[in-house]
Amino acid sequence: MEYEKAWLKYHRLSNYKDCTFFCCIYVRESDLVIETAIKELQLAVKEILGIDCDRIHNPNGREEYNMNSGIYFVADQSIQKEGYHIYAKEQVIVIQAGDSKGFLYGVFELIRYLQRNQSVRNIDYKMEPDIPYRMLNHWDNLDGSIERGYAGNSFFFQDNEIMVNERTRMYARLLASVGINATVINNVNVKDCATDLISDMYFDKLRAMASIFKEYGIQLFLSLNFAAPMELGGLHSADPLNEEVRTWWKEKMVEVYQNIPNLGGFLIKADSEGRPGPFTYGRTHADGANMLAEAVAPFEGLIIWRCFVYNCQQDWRDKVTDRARAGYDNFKPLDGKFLDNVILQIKNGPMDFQVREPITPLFGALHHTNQMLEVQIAQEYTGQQKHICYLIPMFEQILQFHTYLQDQKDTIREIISGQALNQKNCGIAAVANTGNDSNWTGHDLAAANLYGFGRLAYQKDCTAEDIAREWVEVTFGSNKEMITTITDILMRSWPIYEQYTAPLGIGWMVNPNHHYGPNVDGYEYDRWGTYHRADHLGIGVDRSERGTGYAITYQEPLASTYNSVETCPDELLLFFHHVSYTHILKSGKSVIQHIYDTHFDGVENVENMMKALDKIKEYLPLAVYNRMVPRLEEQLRLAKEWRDQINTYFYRKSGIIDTKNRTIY
Ligand code: GCW
Repeated sequence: MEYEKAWLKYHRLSNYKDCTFFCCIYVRESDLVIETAIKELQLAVKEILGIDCDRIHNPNGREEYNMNSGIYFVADQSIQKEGYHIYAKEQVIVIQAGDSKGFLYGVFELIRYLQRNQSVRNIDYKMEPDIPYRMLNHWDNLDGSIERGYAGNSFFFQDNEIMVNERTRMYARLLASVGINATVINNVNVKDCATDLISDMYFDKLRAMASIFKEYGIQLFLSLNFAAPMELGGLHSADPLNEEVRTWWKEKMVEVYQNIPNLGGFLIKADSEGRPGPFTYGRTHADGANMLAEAVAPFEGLIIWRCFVYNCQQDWRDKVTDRARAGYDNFKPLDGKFLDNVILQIKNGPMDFQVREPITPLFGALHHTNQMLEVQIAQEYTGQQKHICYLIPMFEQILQFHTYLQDQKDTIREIISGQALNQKNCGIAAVANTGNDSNWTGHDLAAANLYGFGRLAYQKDCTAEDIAREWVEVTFGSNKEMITTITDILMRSWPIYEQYTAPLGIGWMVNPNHHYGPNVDGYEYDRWGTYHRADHLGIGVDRSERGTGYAITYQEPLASTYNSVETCPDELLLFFHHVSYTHILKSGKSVIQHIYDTHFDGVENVENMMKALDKIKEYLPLAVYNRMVPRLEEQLRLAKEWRDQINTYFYRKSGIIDTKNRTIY
């Protein structure tokens, strides 16, 4: 399959003012990653400025510039790991970094200046990333399919073989350019051949892949099958307290790390949606995770253990069991019981990547456990990369959210960066939206989510809007109208998607299994714990203390805020409360009128978005625009379908007419 270079496709600048800086690179120390940084800078300077940027050995190092123009790499231990300080001084640009990855990230920052035709003459920019692990989780299967993949098939696997080729390198370049430093290449649902990834069938290829990643400062991780001792080792049990099982894992990890020395560790989905886990043996998730953690500890490996554990065999008649509570109920009692090389990976919401969910209360509940946030840039519930839905504003809100875990340093960002609880094994992971489509992400605008995820994770001080604009510029160039239009579309896209889909935080209402398109009762009488409980009088799930009690699992004042209909924010009202259709929202509208209005508005907004894009199409590459058109048409078609099904459903249930008398069926 052909592939493009996404935001790393460089465009030649004919009028760049500060070319003289880019004549050469002075380097003293070197290693694998620094060599990558040099090569990347040389490539960009050649392609953007047409200059051969020589590499010159600089024996003097720090502060010893001989004032020849050029870019100086200077090691500086006062700068934190993976950080850099770039500044200009007369004819010189200095990149100071605390380690070799810092140089690589500094170089990509400098390249962005070139890509955006910005002067570097007065550059003085320091960045030290706060979140230690910035990771992608691919749900790629070994047969080449991708679970929830919307951009073609896997570029890692095909017919149960691993592919290591030039695309692997391009992938690593894209990740490194936005500061992503770890990746899990296989699906968390580890079945069939994927169980064998930790056997000699696959070691050579994995080693080759890990060493390409290493050049770009990226650690390879794998998803693991908890039942591997049985399925691979032929044991009769996978009980984490069984000595034979423990020994099997220890020996297995010796073998794995001998063969793939750079491996970062493992991601595990256990006791979740049919996957095996410690519950089978009456053991806890701490027992399971710690067994694996002990086995990888000699190699400084990490065990990333997912908290997506809930009862997926619920009876819809049962109004006591609440899936939203499951993460909290399962993991809060285990706080402090995990070894230090275990990280709990927690989805942002208590349910599953809906367009709007509250932040899971688990983040505010753990005081002695390493934590990692899991978000999803694969647009499973947000338009499947046919609809435009720029998710970085959502992630920005999540990261800024105050959990009230403690008086200070209580935001999600402070927790997962390790600052809140003084931890070092923490991070953020995104379920990846890539595939082997030539543009990597299916919808060209979905690349903004991949780019944006990395940038937001690396750079604590930039906003979703800055990132959107930056992505547009580095991808599509410098036309002002085009930049403003696309940035604006991206920024409005998540609220618009929310308008025409499930209202007021209730979520779901999608077709079962594939999760695309409206189906109000699609999950209403199912076993997945995802109900809206609508009848002729009202809608919503009572999660207050009178209902499932979920609302009061939060720290105060969140618990009180969510617990009461009066104080619960509109956007989450139906998640927390069952209210009548005539209930008046804080906006002053009734619930039913809000539903009608937002659904009509949502479709109109999609139409306006299409018109706006049409106006600037001449500034986009033809291939890009041609790929976009059928997707835009599909977005509009489906937005109308959502509007009409949702409005009709609630009109029929409630019998309440639209005050504006628009067409409802
Ligand atoms: O809700 C589900 C998705 C599954 C996914 C699961 C998970 C990988 O629909 O496809 O499985 O979430 O996060 O484990």
